Amino acid sequence: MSLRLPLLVLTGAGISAESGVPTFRGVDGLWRNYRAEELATPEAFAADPKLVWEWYDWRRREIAKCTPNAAHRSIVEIESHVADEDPDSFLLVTQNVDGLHELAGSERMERIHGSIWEVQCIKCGWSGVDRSAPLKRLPPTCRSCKGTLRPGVVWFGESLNAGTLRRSVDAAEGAGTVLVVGTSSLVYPAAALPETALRRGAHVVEFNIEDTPLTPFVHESVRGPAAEALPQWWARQVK
Ligand code: BV8
Ligand code: ZN
Repeated sequence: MSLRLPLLVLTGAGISAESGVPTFRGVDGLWRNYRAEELATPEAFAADPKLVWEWYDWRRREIAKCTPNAAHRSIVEIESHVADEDPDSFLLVTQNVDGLHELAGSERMERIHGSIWEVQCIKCGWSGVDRSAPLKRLPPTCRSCKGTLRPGVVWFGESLNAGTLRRSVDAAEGAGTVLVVGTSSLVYPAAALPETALRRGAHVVEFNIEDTPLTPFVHESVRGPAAEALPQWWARQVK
């Protein structure tokens, strides 16, 4: 295999598009004419927790119907192929909160924007997984203290989990190769990861259906839907 290790894979909403999950900024990304940036914020939740939960409940119901596609499965295959050589030379960092990578079997991964299936109590701090779709009541309340629950995701203006970010930045700084799959490369600090890797001399391959701000800087730009482009690219690596 010609791939320079360690390998870092960064994914965004585009990798789940062919599974039917609405992307953030694509034409299907709107909900009741709200943009994600207007609803995925602590301010929006404080102002109207029910509205924000109606949006998340809609997304959870949409995502619950979706299954991983060939691109998710390709990343699982790449992980086992690379990890066979050296278990510490693979990391998947996903911006997605849909849980499709875990469903496909990915293990060595960081979910830097959290999970739509996790909930946290804003009063007592309890957190856990709730896969009910639809949710029984909006907003959902904490079983132990009756406080309001929030989605277990990172909102705009919120800091990412320090450990998750540290491990992701370490992987970017040490990467030999980075695969950037289905992201508009607009949201920071996630979008800074390929930039960091490029500065350190990593070989960066972007998989997207259109150009992004990262495109001019990558070594390989593979145009096409990820569920076709990624398995085809990987087949060429292991030939
Ligand atoms: C933070 C979870 C410190 C919630 C999300 C100005 C400059 C720089 C930064 C900022 C700035 N102003 C504000 C900021 C900071 C802000 C930011 O980056 N804003 C952007 C919009 C400018 N970042 C933050 O706030 C972050 N925190 O910085 O903390 C801090 C602390 C206090 C105060 C200030 C700063 C937190 C960011 C996390 C936000 N949460 N999601 C939820 O999901 O509900 S981000 C959200 O966008 C999703 O996670 C999503 O993954 C992410 C990125 O979007 P993409 O995944 O790329 O999806 P998108 O729809 O955009 O694009 C899809 C791509 O796929 C497209 O390129 C498309 O062409 C392609 N595609 C489509 N179909 C296919 C395909 N590709 C292949 N195949 C296909 N079939
Ligand atoms: Zn509670």
